[in-house]
Amino acid sequence: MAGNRSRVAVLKPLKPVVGILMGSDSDFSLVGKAAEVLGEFGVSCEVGVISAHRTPDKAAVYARDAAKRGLKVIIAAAGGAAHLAGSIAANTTLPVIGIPVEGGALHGLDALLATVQMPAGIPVATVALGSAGPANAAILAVQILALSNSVLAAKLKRHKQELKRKLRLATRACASPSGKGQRQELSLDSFDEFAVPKVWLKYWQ
Ligand code: AIR
Repeated sequence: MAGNRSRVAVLKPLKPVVGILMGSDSDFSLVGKAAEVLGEFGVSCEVGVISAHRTPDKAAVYARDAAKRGLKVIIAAAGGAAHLAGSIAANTTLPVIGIPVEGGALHGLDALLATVQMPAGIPVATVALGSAGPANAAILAVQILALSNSVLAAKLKRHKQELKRKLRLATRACASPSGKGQRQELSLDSFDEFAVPKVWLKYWQ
């Protein structure tokens, strides 16, 4: 009995290393993807709603305490007059990634400019509008963490290989049975796998 007990692993909840904030719960349908992607890399995160305008004090306290609580990267998403990422960055030395949320009268252009146009000295790494934004915010966070984590670095390598593999499959699907030339043109990335046309040989050698 005692022997068995000594082999039982104690599962502690993982401490979050990435904080994902959004200006409103209405942002969640878009921004939730960031948590999903972090999960795929096995990175623990916490998710919360904090508004730079509606709960400014909470934003400041969160940013000031973040490093002490063990967070390494903060992702902040907002739409419209999107000042959340900037206000968080103003109160922490942790890297802050901003997600502009599309929507509203200006379709997200306002959020993009408000997030990206930070004054010198207080950077916010701003990702794209649309569904690429949350996914890229998560991957960028993993890339930052991977600088001191070889397991994550290896996962990122595999992620890139997977992107290549998917492109190769898509390229093959695009090629018509008789259209060898067409397949080669579409597949710059996989030139090592197909017969390389002469014009490319000149270019690559
Ligand atoms: N927002 C909330 N506080 C400050 C800002 N910029 C943003 C939210 C959301 C948009 O305003 O991030 O994208 C609309 O929020 P709501 O709550 O009215 O749906």
